[in-house]
Amino acid sequence: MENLKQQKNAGRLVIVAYRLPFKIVRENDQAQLFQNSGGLVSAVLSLVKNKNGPVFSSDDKIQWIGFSENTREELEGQSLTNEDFQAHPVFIPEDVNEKYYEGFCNNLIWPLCHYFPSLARFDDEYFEAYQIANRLFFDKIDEIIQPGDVIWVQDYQLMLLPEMIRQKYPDNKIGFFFHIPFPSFELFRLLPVKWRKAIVDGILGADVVGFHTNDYVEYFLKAARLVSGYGNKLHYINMSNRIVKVDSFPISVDFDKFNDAYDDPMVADARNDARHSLNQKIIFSVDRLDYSKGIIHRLRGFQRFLERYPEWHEKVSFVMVVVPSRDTIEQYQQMKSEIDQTVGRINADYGNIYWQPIIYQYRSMPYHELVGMYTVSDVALITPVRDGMNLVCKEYVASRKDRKGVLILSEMAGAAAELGEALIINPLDIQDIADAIKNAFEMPEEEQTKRMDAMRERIKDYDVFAWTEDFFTQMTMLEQEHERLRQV
Ligand code: ADQ
Repeated sequence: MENLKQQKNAGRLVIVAYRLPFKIVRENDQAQLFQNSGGLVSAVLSLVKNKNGPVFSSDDKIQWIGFSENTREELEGQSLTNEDFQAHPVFIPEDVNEKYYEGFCNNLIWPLCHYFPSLARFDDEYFEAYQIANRLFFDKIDEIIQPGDVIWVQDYQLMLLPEMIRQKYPDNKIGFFFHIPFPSFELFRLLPVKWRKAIVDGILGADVVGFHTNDYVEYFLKAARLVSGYGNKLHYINMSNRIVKVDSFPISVDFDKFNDAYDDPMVADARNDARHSLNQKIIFSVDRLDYSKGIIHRLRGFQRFLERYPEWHEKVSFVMVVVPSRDTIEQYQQMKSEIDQTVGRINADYGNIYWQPIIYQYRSMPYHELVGMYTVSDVALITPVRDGMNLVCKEYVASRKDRKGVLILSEMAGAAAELGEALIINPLDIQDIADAIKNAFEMPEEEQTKRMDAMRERIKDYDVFAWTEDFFTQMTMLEQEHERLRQV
């Protein structure tokens, strides 16, 4: 491993993701990049600035290709660089982006992969736009690529891209990571044959293909076999002139950052404020507005808890935070009003002038408030009906330096495969949710700590930096495997 780490790469690290992780702000005709603090940015950065020696070593900045909301004219002639990154904006015409991003990605692939086939919209123009947009990302790569560059493509918006790169640049190393669930074949086969094949072949242009869980890996391998006839030996697909490795890499969080935040004065203030103003058992949930997150069933589960266990009335507050997302789409607007109505009804039915069972916020939360809520909550209630991984539950566990609190987690989240010490529930079974809340409130502190310790240990061992390192180590090892096969 040490040898791998010390090798100097001939080329640069090129990340391709739908969105650039930078806000571009213009001052005095000069564009400046402001980095988002998102997990992927720090994870990627850790590859070149790892305290134990970089996994990826190059004299150049990390190149990041992604869609920019700025226009070409606004960014013309700007260098778009900061200390660590060089940004390369991709410009997608509005009408194409609508059919590509809103259409193919969010109206078809997202619902299909989250097991909502009835919400999936099939439209030939969506697929055309998807091909055009992937080609625009390729054109940008074509402009900047150098021999030896290692390219890491992210997610379901760019599934055709690895093959496009492979065809013109067969010698560059390419990785692909899929952040949402890869569905079982019965779902995947709902796509028209031509689209299925383009997707499977597109992804298989990569050297290493990563998913969050072993189940998603199995489903993809089956799709590769049934759609394109590629057999596999364990995690390897032999493509006649090269090998593709398909494996699971469960994404994680920056454990130390969340753990250390416990003692941050701003976090401690937020925690104390919440404790004093609520002064009773606290249940917390936070997610983007999305039908995959199971928000309505969660509310019904809480309602069932109040109905079946009246001894808890006036002794519990459920703080539910929902982040606005995709709220220009009608489905999402409808879901928002259903949530508003359900919250209103439960508060009206069970609350009184001294007690409001649900405190509902529709907004984004600053980091210190978020961790303040994580660290004050007796229970984190995380009930997606389907989720690639779910980072909120890992953040909750990592934040609990006090080793207390109970995680209630849906078995449909990728994270459930790793966090078996949580109270695992079926998110559609509202009685299961109600009982889990009761069991969580009654759980002795000793048991809470035992469960927390086990989960914390696992997340600490495989944090977001281990995740990127694992992915890149597999890429390097695959190259050695190629070498071995060439010599046989
Ligand atoms: P998401 O669907 O966005 O990600 P998730 O993994 O839970 O879901 O990440 C959400 C992130 O947003 C967390 O870091 C959380 O702290 C933050 N967040 C949520 N609500 C917030 C609020 N109100 N204010 C501020 N921050 C908030 C997709 C997939 C997931 C997969 C990730 C990563 O759908 O399954 O885990 O990518 O691969």
